[in-house]
Amino acid sequence: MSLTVVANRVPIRQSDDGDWVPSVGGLTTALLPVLRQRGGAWIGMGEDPALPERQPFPADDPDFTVRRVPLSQDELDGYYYGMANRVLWPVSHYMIQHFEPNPSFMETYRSVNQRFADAVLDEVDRSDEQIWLQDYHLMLAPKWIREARPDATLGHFWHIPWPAMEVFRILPWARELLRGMLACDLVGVHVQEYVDNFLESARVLLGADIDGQTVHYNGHATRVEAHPIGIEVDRFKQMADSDEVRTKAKQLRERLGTKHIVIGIDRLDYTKGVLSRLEAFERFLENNPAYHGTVSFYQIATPSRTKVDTYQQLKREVDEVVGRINGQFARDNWVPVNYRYRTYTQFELCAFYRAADAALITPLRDGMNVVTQEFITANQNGVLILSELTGAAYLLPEAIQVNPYDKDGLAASIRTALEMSPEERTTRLTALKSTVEGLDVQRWARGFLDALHA
Ligand code: GDG
Repeated sequence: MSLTVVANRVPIRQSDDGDWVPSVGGLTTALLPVLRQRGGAWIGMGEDPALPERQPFPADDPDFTVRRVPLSQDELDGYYYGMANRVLWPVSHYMIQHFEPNPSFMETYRSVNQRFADAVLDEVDRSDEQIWLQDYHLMLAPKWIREARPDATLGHFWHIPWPAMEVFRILPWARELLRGMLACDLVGVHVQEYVDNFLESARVLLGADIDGQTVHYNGHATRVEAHPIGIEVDRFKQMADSDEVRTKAKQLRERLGTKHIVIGIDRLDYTKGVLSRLEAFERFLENNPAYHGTVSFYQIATPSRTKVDTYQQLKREVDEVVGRINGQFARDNWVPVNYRYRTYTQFELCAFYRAADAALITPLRDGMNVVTQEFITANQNGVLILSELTGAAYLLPEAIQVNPYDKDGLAASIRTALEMSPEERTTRLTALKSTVEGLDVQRWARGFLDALHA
């Protein structure tokens, strides 16, 4: 049984020497082995008109087809920068101050989703093939696929929070978007909270019948299930244990020269709580003069969605707060906040994870947050401080859990982490590692596809 994956982005990129190689990322790693084994297609947007619409991969002995849906600049602006980034992303993360309900975004989103559906119908010719759509970029495509192929096997995984019904209904197109999703046989989300929110949205907004975790609507049944995503545990373990990473971690500790290192690693996105985390670190320094000179906070912020105004604004605010903290507290050789606005390799990230005594992972909302799992896997004796407003928090009770809006609480948790006994650190981290091992990303993919088959 072949598989067709439909996602915003295709899973391959051109390396420096011009060869096409798989791109780095959890989804690609999880699904490429399945596609290789079963054959099929991966459909994603085409941003460069020079690239072919259909590209067998690998070129010399193809296992599957990469299919691009070419988008014009206007389509990209409406569907991706507009509807996905300025409408669905902020509302799903409860950040309605960033929500821009422009009807033209929705119009383009409809037509681009239609084009994704057409590409699927073009690639898939047998009804026993599985079609797996990914994320909030593709809420409407399932409906058009279902209309053309009533017996298709359709799954959808939603990677971000499904918000409470009362928040979801703020979207002027909430019902239309939900109807799109309800053309699927299976909708997957990370945790039970999002399952419950989805069911409630279908019940209240569409009057659908709910039977356990199955939605009956318009003569069709959709199961809604929690399938928490994981990381490539073995690869992260091997990277973290490599000589290269050990050496880099040691060099980082020597270079910073402080007794304690606390890290934060995020895409620079307003949902990730970077600004309030920095303010909490500032509060920690205000409250704990004895720690001055002994602790470095290292924040990596990877550039993201740089064309969107709110992201440019956030970057300016973060620059300003970093400058303010260092301006006030730095002395002699000690710089309290080391801030890097750039992209790193996974090896480099592993060195940061390994070198840290504590990680501050404090999103204001996050579907799961897999940086958490990467830290747990790569680190050997550190403490995880984790926002309770993440999917990960449901799975990782041994982390120090904090409300990311509570600056005093967050500041106090930094001190708790730095003063935690070695025994308690070990007990907590051991339990966290055992949970993360069970969440492996390939197991996640198999679990979802088995459930779709059932
Ligand atoms: C969405 C949901 C959900 C970051 N900087 C660099 C880099 N990264 C990698 C991290 C991690 C990934 O990006 C970020 O994963 P998150 O889970 O934190 O967040 P989103 O990108 O928002 O992803 C989220 C996820 O989907 C999966 O379902 O957990 O809730 O929002 O892997 O390591 N990687 C490299 N260089 C960097 O500078 N190589």
